[in-house]
Amino acid sequence: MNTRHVDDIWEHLVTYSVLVLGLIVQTVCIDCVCFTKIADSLRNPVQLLQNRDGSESFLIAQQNGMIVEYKDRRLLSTFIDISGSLNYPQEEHMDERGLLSFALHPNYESNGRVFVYYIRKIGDMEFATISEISSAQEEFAREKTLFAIEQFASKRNGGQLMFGLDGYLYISVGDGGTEMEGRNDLAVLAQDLTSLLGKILRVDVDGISVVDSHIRHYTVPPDNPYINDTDKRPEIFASGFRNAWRCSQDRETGRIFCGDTGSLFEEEIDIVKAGGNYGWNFLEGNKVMQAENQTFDAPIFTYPHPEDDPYRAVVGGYVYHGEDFDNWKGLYIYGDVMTGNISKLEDKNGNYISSDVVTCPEEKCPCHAREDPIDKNILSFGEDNKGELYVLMTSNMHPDNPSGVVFKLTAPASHMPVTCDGSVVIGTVMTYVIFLTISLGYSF
Ligand SMILES: [Ca+2]
Repeated sequence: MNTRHVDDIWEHLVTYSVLVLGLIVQTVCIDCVCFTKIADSLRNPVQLLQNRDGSESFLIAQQNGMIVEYKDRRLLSTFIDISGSLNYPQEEHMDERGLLSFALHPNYESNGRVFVYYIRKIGDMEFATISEISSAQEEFAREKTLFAIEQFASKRNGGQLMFGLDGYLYISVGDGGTEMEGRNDLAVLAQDLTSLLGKILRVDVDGISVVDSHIRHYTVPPDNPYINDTDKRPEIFASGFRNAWRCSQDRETGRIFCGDTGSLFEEEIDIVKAGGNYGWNFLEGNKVMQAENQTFDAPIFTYPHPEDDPYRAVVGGYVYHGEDFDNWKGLYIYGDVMTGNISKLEDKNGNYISSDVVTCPEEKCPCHAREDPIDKNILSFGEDNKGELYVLMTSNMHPDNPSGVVFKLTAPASHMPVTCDGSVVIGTVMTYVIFLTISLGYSF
């Protein structure tokens, strides 16, 4: 073998190594997210659903009771207005009452049935109210209430409405009280199977039943876990939640994920099963709050509150099954209200590992996806009909402040640099020039 041949092999080896390294660096760098604005000027957007009427418009619920319809980044109309029926004192910052969730019936396209979850004041009492209405505004007068669950404070009022893949309506209900305001006695109701507080309920809204001479606008599914226990509420699907603010169902595996907000110590994410008891208020995450000779269903993941910055609140998201992000398939995307961080949770043989989703540098983002979400609070996530994800944020959590925004989580561009309006991002181009120079230099 002559020296020239060895040099050739060496040069090619270096060239390919540099190219492979470049590809690896590029792949690692594009594990980030860009933000495309879908809607703005919203007042605490708490939930997003995509319409299934063929229009593909977005329905966005705001805490003030208005559900608005957006398409192509433009406000089309008011979908539903229940602002006159719900209760929150407008002068308070971060009040957790108001309109909190809505759901479209699985056959919404043909029957127009809509369900809402809101806090209503009747006399001197307040109730988490779960009602069926019609999407026609004038039909709200014909509200059919499924539940009115007494609340004790303006915190931990829940809650989420969600139709499962089984066609039943799932309802997450907060524990309704607050130990921070001296009502620790009420928090124990999450463990009380005669109370609907601190639970996830599951009902069939396609039938009616009569209990104690009152018509109920639902029936209890025959496989609910406590249906044969006369001393427990048969609507209960799972118990022991503090405030499972956001839950979702993995559209492929059927697993139900909930983020349950902690008090002072830990945030947790649960996979919720029929008959499960998730521990509150004996446990907060994995931390034992009160000794109890009982085993509880452990969260799949917890994260602590930092000692010097104790305010955290998990926001449950979705298991990703869209097409935009190749590297997110099957990962659970979630966030935190207070930090505004988005994270992804990966199941590694039953061990759940979380990592932060970083914001892409601007030059890696498509031109329409260069919004800056920094310094915003996450209120909720949304999933469209194709499985792509959205984040609902605000920079001011007062329920009447119009600083709410919805962003589509958008993958970085596969080609780089991205050129917008004829301008080229100089830094990125220089990186490529240097990269090519080195590669070609080794080749020739
Ligand atoms: Ca728990």
